[in-house]
Amino acid sequence: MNKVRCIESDCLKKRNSKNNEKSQYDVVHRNSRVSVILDTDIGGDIDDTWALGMLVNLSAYNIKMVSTVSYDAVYRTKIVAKFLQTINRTDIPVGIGTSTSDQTGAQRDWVEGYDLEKYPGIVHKDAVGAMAEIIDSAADPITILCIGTFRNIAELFRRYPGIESKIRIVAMCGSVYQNIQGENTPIPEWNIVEDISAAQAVFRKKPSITIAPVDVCRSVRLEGEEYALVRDSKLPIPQMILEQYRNWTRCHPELGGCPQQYSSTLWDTVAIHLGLSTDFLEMETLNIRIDDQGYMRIDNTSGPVHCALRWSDLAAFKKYLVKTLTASKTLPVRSSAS
Ligand SMILES: [Ca+2]
Repeated sequence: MNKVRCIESDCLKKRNSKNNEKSQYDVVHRNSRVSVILDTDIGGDIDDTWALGMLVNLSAYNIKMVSTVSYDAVYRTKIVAKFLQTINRTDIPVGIGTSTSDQTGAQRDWVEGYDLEKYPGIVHKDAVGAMAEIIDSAADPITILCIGTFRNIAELFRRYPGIESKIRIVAMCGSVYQNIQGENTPIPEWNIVEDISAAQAVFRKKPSITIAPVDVCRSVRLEGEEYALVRDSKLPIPQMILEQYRNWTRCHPELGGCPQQYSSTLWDTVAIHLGLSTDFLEMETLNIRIDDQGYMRIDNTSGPVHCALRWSDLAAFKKYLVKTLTASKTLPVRSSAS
């Protein structure tokens, strides 16, 4: 198992001594950055867009690639590329992952006419192959932040046997004890149930894996003054997020978004945080397998999974999230990236 340590930042220095699990895998190499690949189904639920904005503002991450997965992966990659181009971060390669249909989503208008061929950075047409090259050439284990289905990672394991020992996965997925309402009735969560066989294949390989399940992610919504700091920011990342949040809410009024007053549930931001630290969270290591209906089952023959199961300080996480999203170190927005 990769030894995981913690990167310090103003918000992360406060440690929670009650968290006995923390010392076993709490992140990363002090004084070095965490090399990551973000694997995302951006363009569906809006939380991936918030997660991407969070990721690029965390200087502790060395972003090797942002890859996309499921439905129309080219549509998803266009969103990533335009987002990165708008904030002058075309040093980050993008990768077109596995498509499962030609279905796009609520952010299609935002990338209407965007030409992926003109992205100034690298566009990998085979994201899984690019993942393998990045992993093989890296001196340290690569962290894959998985905030979509496990299809790309399952394909990575299938095409490159043994590669699972060289990576660490941090994923938003699953429901261990609680459902979205906080009741003690686990559910088959979206990122798993959308591709159950892929999730099963990944968990069966017993990689180093840390998860942010529904149990904790369901509580991450910004409202009140904290939400207003993001909504009213003039910086390019919050502005892009809000523009797309408004589009998403217009397309999906049934999902309860309210751009004037509060965010939707920001599931994937917890995985972005967990890639660096387990601060604010209570962790447990459980042996988990995925059953044929997409439920997580505790099974001692399965591999260990580091699970964030409860918040130790949700308010502090939200404060940290807002501070990260509204950090001003990114360059001014370009007039047009398309
Ligand atoms: Ca997602």
